[in-house]
Amino acid sequence: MNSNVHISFCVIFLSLILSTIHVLSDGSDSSDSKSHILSCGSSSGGTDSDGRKWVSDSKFIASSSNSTTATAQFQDPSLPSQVPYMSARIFRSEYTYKFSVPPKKRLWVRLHFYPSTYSNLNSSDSYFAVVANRFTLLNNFSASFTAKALTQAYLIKEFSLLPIQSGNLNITFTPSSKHDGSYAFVNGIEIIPMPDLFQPATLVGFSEQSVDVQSSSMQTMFRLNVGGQYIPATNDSGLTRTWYDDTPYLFGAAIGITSEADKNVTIEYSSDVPEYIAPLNVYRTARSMGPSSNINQKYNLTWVFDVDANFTYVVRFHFCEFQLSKINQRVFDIYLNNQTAQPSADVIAWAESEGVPVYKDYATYVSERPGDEELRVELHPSVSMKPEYYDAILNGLEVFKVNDTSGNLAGPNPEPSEMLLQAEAEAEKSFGSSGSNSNAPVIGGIAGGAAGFALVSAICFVVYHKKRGNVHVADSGTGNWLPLYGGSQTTTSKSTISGKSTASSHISTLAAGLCRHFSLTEIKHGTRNFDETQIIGVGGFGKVYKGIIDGGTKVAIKRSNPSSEQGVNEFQTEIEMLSKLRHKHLVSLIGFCEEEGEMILVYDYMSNGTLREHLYKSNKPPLSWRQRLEICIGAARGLHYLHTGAKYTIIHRDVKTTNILLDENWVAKVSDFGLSKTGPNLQQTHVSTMVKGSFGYLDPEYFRRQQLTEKSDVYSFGVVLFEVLCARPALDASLPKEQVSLADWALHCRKKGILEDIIDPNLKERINLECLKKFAETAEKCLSDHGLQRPSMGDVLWNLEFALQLQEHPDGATMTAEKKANDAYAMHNAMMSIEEESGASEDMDDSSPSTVVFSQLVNPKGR
Ligand SMILES: *[C@@H]1O[C@H](CO)[C@@H](O)[C@H](O)[C@H]1NC(C)=O
Ligand SMILES: *[C@@H]1O[C@H](CO)[C@@H](O)[C@H](O)[C@H]1NC(C)=O
Ligand SMILES: *[C@@H]1O[C@H](CO)[C@@H](O)[C@H](O)[C@H]1NC(C)=O
Ligand SMILES: *[C@@H]1O[C@H](CO)[C@@H](O)[C@H](O)[C@H]1NC(C)=O
Ligand SMILES: *[C@@H]1O[C@H](CO)[C@@H](O)[C@H](O)[C@H]1NC(C)=O
Ligand SMILES: *[C@@H]1O[C@H](CO)[C@@H](O)[C@H](O)[C@H]1NC(C)=O
Ligand SMILES: *[C@@H]1O[C@H](CO)[C@@H](O)[C@H](O)[C@H]1NC(C)=O
Ligand SMILES: *[C@@H]1O[C@H](CO)[C@@H](O)[C@H](O)[C@H]1NC(C)=O
Ligand SMILES: *[C@@H]1O[C@H](CO)[C@@H](O)[C@H](O)[C@H]1NC(C)=O
Ligand SMILES: *[C@@H]1O[C@H](CO)[C@@H](O)[C@H](O)[C@H]1NC(C)=O
Ligand SMILES: CC(=O)N[C@H]1CO[C@H](CO)[C@@H](O)[C@@H]1O
Repeated sequence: MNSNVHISFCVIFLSLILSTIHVLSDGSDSSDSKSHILSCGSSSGGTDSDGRKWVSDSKFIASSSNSTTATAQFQDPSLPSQVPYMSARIFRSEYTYKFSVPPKKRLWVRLHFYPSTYSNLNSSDSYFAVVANRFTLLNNFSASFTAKALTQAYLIKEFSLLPIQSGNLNITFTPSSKHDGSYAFVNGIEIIPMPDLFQPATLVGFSEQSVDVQSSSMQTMFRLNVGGQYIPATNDSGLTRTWYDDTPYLFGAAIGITSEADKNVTIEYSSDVPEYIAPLNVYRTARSMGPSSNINQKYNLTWVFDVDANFTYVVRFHFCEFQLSKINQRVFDIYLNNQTAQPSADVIAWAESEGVPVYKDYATYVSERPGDEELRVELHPSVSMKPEYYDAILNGLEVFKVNDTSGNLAGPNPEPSEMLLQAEAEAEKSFGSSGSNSNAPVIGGIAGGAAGFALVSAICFVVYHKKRGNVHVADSGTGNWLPLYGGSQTTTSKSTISGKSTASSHISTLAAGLCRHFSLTEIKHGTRNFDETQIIGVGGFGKVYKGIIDGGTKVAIKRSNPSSEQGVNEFQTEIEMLSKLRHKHLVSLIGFCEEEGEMILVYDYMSNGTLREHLYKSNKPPLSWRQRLEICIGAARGLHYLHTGAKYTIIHRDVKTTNILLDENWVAKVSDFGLSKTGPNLQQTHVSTMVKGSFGYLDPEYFRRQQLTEKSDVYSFGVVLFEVLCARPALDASLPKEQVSLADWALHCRKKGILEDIIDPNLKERINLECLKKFAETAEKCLSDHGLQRPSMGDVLWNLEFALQLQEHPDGATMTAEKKANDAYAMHNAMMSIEEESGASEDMDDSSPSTVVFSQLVNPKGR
């Protein structure tokens, strides 16, 4: 299966290259000669990391202008490239760039902003407007404020302007007169002629009305490769668009599954949908609802976007069916902001064939309701149509804001979230008042993040949910969410299984058979009626209590906050999912309780607590090196299972030392995966984690590229390895600046050859040198900047086994150590397939048609 995947990737790229060449040689639609790609304020221009050429803007600047050029004083590590961000053009008074453009073509206008310190100008003083002919693109715009609220280092604003008959495009920057000392700045401007991609779109809820998109200008709000990965401008089908991963926008616990077209499925563009509409990679990947008809009927596959109020939005859905080929096999309803945009969507009926891309546009007006301006996109099977499978599919999604009647496209600056402000206040405190200047770059470097319009709303969205949901956020350090281990066979088999009880009738017998149903009385009894003294953790979802069941078994009980966003459907889906994951090195579920509106999950209690508390900041005796190695190996096994052992890849997203728990025999178990994957609200998990203090573990590539892969877990695990070796937190704001981030500091020390100076003094002299070398080398590789260069979790595991053997047999030949590592690794893999088999067999009970098709879909040989 793996080799299939590789081959299909090659095919994608090959066809992508071919098709790109085709588009380029086609000429007319991408007349690059008329494009202006300007690096503003730079004297010579340059090439960015994607290989695009940027030229200086100087020939567009009249000598009489009041503009100055400047270089940013600090280069944020999350900038994708120095060009165009490190240089800026600064305007103290109104200035107009004048461009000559082809008169009959729509234009992409992209503005790039990197709010940094330029020649002692404080970027928080900059407020300005940008007008392009009669359209207001930005107004009272503060790049600094916006970037801060979104925890981004830089911003890209993309607009599609109506054709300009005169051929003269004027882009005017006007510093705000309402703020003293205000100035305008810009780092990059792109003006690129484009084909007209738009046609009138039906206004949802008013079937007779359509929005005349063709005679409007637009701003791109979101552009997602649903179920796929980041696609850089250079890999777009000729229009230099950037496509982002959709995961940050998914809402709820049930996020469906992703799939990729089989290598022998050819995707063929039709005359209605030419290639420039979207690249092949968008159509080759998709997200659908999942294997079970039962579950799919109960939930909506939902994305939520934060948008500005008082505007009309056009939402473009890209579809391509590559798994099914007949009409009425997969039929679904599409909702936009709770209104039916399209009943009974059937991709095959539209496209007339498998492998043919189609897209559909719908418009909706988002009115003002203070605080929660959002755009919800939901898919649900059209049960009434009785399709063969109750499922839905989506391959790509674009959201455009349409200018209002006065030609305005500008919205207000976003508000930073309370959480962010809190985190900043804390950072401020720990840096001390003297450090307020040096403070900025550090926060910027750590929190400063990804580009573009995409990540933007993930965070805004949290702002809004935070406000409404009134969620408790755990303090950093302690109080992290602590679901604890369960699933020891004895506990499970003792249980009275009551899957058929009315209380849990929604939980499939499959899940109920795997985990136990508790009555609320049992739970109340076990926690002394949810006594506050029993609380061992608090998370965004509610509280975790220590409890006792069956008269003596210690358990951890997670009780959903009644005001939390988690709905009954999400709760049930979570149980279904968690109950299928069983592994010696994973914390899994013992049972659940669903009564009187309570939603409670029960896990085994892990008596030895978190790995972190055995490393530092506690009075526990230090762990030996061997113990530490074994714990790392255990955790690596758990993660390897999540990545490869379950039916589909599960990315943990929040690997850290407080999510590695220890049982009474010091066996490491990875916790929190179900929640991090299917938490009631993904964005929340995400961001609260970010602001809570897991900064130190976050994959920089995820920030930069919006690309969430299992390699993001590998990165975080690399930080864990150094934490285990050095016995210090991943992020320690009390240290000198260069040492704050353990990942950076450890890599720095390793480069300098002084890693030994920072390892835990308790370990000094006790680690075999060869072993240390292997261990540090493995950790370092995990921290590679690019996911592709990082090892897989399987490789990490093998290397740790090897390191352990080197420690155990210091004089033994490397060969012996290697062989033993091989044996251990092979043993682990064998166990894994047994675990998987026993997990897979349950599906036999659930003989719904989509389960059958699902196993065919995930196993390409099955079809
Ligand atoms: C330059 O700035 C000065 C004062 O800020 C203003 O009086 C003058 O009109 C500006 N010149 C141009 C060409 O905008
Ligand atoms: C910039 O101005 C803001 C608000 O006036 C202030 O809080 C901040 O400290 C200033 N930054 C610098 C680097 O002077
Ligand atoms: C753009 O600038 C040109 C040249 O200065 C001027 O003739 C034209 O009126 C301007 N167009 C608009 C829409 O402001
Ligand atoms: C973009 O395309 C190039 C070759 O066309 C390929 O090597 C590269 O991996 C692609 N990048 C992504 C992120 O898809
Ligand atoms: C939206 O429109 C209403 C009514 O026209 C107006 O009161 C409100 O200020 C507008 N909101 C925004 C964010 O512009
Ligand atoms: C749509 O429904 C959801 C869930 O019931 C609700 O939170 C949201 O506010 C609704 N949105 C609109 C635009 O009515
Ligand atoms: C799906 O969304 C629609 C529109 O918001 C709503 O009416 C329906 O109840 C939702 N269905 C489920 C199962 O959540
Ligand atoms: C956008 O602006 C154009 C030109 O001013 C106008 O004709 C069009 O009606 C506007 N679009 C909307 C949706 O108001
Ligand atoms: C400009 O934006 C800032 C920050 O969002 C806001 O505080 C201020 O009220 C706005 N000013 C105007 C004139 O809209
Ligand atoms: C793809 O190949 C598989 C066998 O490898 C075959 O069963 C299937 O029918 C093929 N699909 C298409 C569309 O050719
Ligand atoms: C902190 C803690 O609970 N430590 C325990 C870990 O497990 C060992 C072995 O069972 C106990 O002796 C410790 O007390």
